[in-house]
Amino acid sequence: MSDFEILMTGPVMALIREGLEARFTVHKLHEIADKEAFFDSHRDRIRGMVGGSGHGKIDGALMQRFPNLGIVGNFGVGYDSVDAAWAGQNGIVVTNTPDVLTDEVADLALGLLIATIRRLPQADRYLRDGRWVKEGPFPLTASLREKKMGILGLGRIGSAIAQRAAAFGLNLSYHSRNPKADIPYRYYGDLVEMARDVDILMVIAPGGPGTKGIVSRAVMEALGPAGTLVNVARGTLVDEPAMVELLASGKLGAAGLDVFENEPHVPEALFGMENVVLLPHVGSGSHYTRNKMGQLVVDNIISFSEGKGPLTPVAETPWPIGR
Ligand code: NAP
Ligand code: 8YV
Repeated sequence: MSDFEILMTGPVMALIREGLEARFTVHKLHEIADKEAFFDSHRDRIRGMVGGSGHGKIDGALMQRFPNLGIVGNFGVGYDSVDAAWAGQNGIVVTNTPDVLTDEVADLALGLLIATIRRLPQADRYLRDGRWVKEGPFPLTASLREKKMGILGLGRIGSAIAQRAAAFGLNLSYHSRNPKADIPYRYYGDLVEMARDVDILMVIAPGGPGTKGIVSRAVMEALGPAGTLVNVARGTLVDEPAMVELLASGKLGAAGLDVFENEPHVPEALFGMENVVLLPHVGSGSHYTRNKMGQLVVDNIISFSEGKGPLTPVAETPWPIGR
């Protein structure tokens, strides 16, 4: 057994737990009653930490309890729950799980888009409630035909969504901080302007302070009563109270949402709305893809512990990192 001890900040899938326990002593913070006593007794022993969104913040206050901490393995490509800037400034590398989930999340985004536009869950409920028999055919819906979609964040997943959407015949544009070279889609430096010009806004940029509330009331008003918002990024990107109000009043047409500001809590006002489709953050949630993500978390920690460096360090903690 390696003398490299790991702290998990929340429950993880069995593949990660077993993969790490086979090599390291693993501690589960969520099962430790006296955390302060643990922090003191394990101060010098913890060398790696594993967490992810939904497991609470891994902030400077937690990381600094362990002066020999070298790596934080984040389960997920989005690492907004880890203070990666602090980690980088303090010689700790943060890893995430890019690429292995890109296609799964892009598939889900297109599924959610079609479900929202063609009202698939509503049609399913209509049939199950016996309304087809009693009331006749389900009402006609909006269509993807001849529609324009703007993508907020044309990164790995945004590009995979664009590929799929292009195959569906959508007219595409995008917004990010920097225009990309050799991209056939129109670039907008101004998100409100893009929202005004499109029928659908697909949100797939990272969470965190840099994007908080970027899908503002003004953006959603620009999208308008015939517009559809799809968010598969993080709930924090959208001004959620404004979104709820605009959906209720019809000033925003419809929304397909996989993510929310305060998960797993979802604004109750959305539950009764017929113009929304709600998913419980399932973008990457297949056995196949979660296994790939879990294995990448384990492989990062193992590679680091063997002195070979991390496999997928995040931008704020480029490897090699100095302490
Ligand atoms: P990525 O490759 O890093 O792409 C992120 C894109 O966002 C880049 O094009 C970037 O371009 C843009 N961006 C970053 N900050 C921005 C800002 N302040 N304003 C406008 N654009 C900005 O990341 P990815 O792998 O595609 O993943 C994207 C995000 O999806 C993750 O961070 C995660 O939060 C979310 N996600 C959700 C699920 C789910 O289950 N629903 C699953 C996986 C990922 P510029 O640098 O040019 O601005
Ligand atoms: C994960 C995600 O399900 O990768 C991400 O950023 O949001 C999802 O793939 C999540 O991080 C696991 O908690």
